[in-house]
Amino acid sequence: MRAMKNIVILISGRGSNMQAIVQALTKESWPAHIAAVISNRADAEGLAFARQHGIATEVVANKDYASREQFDAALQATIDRFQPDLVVLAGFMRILTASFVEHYDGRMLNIHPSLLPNFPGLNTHQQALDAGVKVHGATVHFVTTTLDHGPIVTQATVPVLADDTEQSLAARVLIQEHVIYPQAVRWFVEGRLSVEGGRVQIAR
Ligand code: NHR
Ligand code: GAR
Repeated sequence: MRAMKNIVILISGRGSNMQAIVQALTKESWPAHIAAVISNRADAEGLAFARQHGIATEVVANKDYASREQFDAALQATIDRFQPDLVVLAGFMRILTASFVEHYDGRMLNIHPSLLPNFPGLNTHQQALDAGVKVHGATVHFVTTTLDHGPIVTQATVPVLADDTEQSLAARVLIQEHVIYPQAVRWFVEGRLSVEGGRVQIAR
């Protein structure tokens, strides 16, 4: 087994979670290498940060493909050129087909901006406001074929305040995302994560 683990990060936009992971890896000298940052949108702002940091970037634009199956096949071929040990979804906004997800079984993580199993899918902060919950947060989970239902690695909570808007709540959650996602990726890189009976164990 290689000591250095190869990580491929998938983004669709701003890429602040990707940046948090790159910065933590660099600062803490993890035994890992960001092999590539891949976006499904050519205009994703996060691509500029990756390029500035000398990270290989690729664009596989979903709009260029006639079906989800064809897009996922092209995306998988591009990812696999970088021989990833881990695929990290960081604000990646396309639902992935079962065959794609199964190919990366046990080696693909996502961060979802809610306390799963509450509020899967899109518009999670508005869902939380509409439900009137008093705590909200973010979840890092292994990706499985059921959307936003994979084994949970870690979660962080934030309070919901009386005057919150979707934007203010999202910003409070994002600060916590930038703490827990690098932590979870580090645990994976260190070989400390295992899934038993649908639950994640974190070895000490
Ligand atoms: N794919 C599988 N199979 N399982 C998961 O758990 C996944 C996944 C793909 C993405 C991220 C997820 C999130 O954290 C994620 C988890 C996009 C959508 C969505 O509805 C839903 C959930 C997530 C990401 N996307 C629309 C679609 O039709 C497109 C929306 C857009 O382009 O803005 O794919 O929330
Ligand atoms: C983050 O809040 C992430 O949790 C969320 O989008 C934002 C991406 O920000 N992900 C999803 O909603 C996935 N459907 P970033 O691009 O700055 O990391």
